[in-house]
Amino acid sequence: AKSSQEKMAPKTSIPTGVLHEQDDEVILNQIPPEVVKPSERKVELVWRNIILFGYLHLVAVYGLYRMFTSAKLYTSILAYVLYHLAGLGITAGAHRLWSHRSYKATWPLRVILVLCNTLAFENSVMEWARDHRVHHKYSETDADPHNAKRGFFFSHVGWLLCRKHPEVKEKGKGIELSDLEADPVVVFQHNYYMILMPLVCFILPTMAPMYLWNETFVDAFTVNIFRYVFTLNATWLVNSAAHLFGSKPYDRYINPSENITVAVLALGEGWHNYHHTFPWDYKTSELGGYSFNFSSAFIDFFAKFGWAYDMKTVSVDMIKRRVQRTGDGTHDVWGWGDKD
Ligand code: ST9
Ligand code: ZN
Ligand code: ZN
Repeated sequence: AKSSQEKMAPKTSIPTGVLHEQDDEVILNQIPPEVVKPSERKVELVWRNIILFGYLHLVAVYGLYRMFTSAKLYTSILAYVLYHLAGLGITAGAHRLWSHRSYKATWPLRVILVLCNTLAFENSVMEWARDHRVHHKYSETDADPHNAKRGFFFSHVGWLLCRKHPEVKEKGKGIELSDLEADPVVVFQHNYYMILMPLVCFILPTMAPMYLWNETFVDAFTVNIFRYVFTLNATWLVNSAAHLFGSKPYDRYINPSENITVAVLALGEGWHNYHHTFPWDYKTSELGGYSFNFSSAFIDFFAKFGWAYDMKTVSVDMIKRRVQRTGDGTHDVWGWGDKD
């Protein structure tokens, strides 16, 4: 027969709540030895991704070399154009439209954006937006997929090389996605991603230079891989560098920062202190289209003929009040000398 102590002791859950002093020892003894402290959690590496990303980066370096030695000029120009298109598919598409709903887009613009997004191969919009919504809601906690508190490497690429922290999946369950599930363009991309992505991101950009201007396979392939890896790193810098380095004119209590280098590389997405403070602004920065913010210029362009509409912004008054309340005092550089 089991002793009464054994019968009482729950094996799987730790009792919580207010305890009477004399209960402490009993309760502590009930904690099963197999409970693992969070600090002892083992990171589970995903070797498939480590090998794939290692390979892609090696090919990219070789592609860069070929750009300056054997590749045709048109191939490099195409890569430059595709970097911008893929970038817009992330910034204006996955990020500002679908993750944050900071503006609305007619279906032709959504089709353009989803094509550009597929060219960037950063997972389907559905998956990207789910991770990104968790990133904002639980920023820099274990539930943040690329928690910058775990360092530059983890937030840059390390998070794609290991299994997600259980908290990401747990907290992620509560994230609202019904708006994305109701968008046929997003659903179509998600359902056919494993066909669309190889075609749009790798096969067509490699074949086009070979057929259109007789590029060699090796030059076409490696330069396109360089283009892809460059866009990836520009994106990842928002999670790493822009969460670590830069000023905090809007909110000094958070880590996301204003980082001009990242803003240039990421087509206007480096103004990350502003973005985490006012995530609904379609510009993801205080400054509009032509101040290192190509993505805003793109949205403004489509707004001219009604394909982009209902753009959300933040009033100057609201920004000013926030700057005065929580800013780090660096905002002056941009103009309001008077801080009254
Ligand atoms: C890439 C993405 O590079 C980059 C995103 C960057 C974001 C940047 C944001 C910054 C702001 C914007 C700036 C833009 C600038 C752009 C500039 C352009 C010039 N919620 O994921 P799995 C659950 S991708 C809720 O496999 P593992 C769920 O049940 C590169 N639940 O987790 C899920 O099942 P299902 C190419 C969640 O097994 C299940 O868990 N792609 C959530 O831990 C399994 O999910 C790759 O290389 C959540 N958030 O694996 C692929 N997450 O999906 C890389 C998960 O069926 N990824 N669940 O519902 C992987 O291989 C894996 O995800 C893994 C983790 C190994 C990393
Ligand atoms: Zn965001
Ligand atoms: Zn962020």
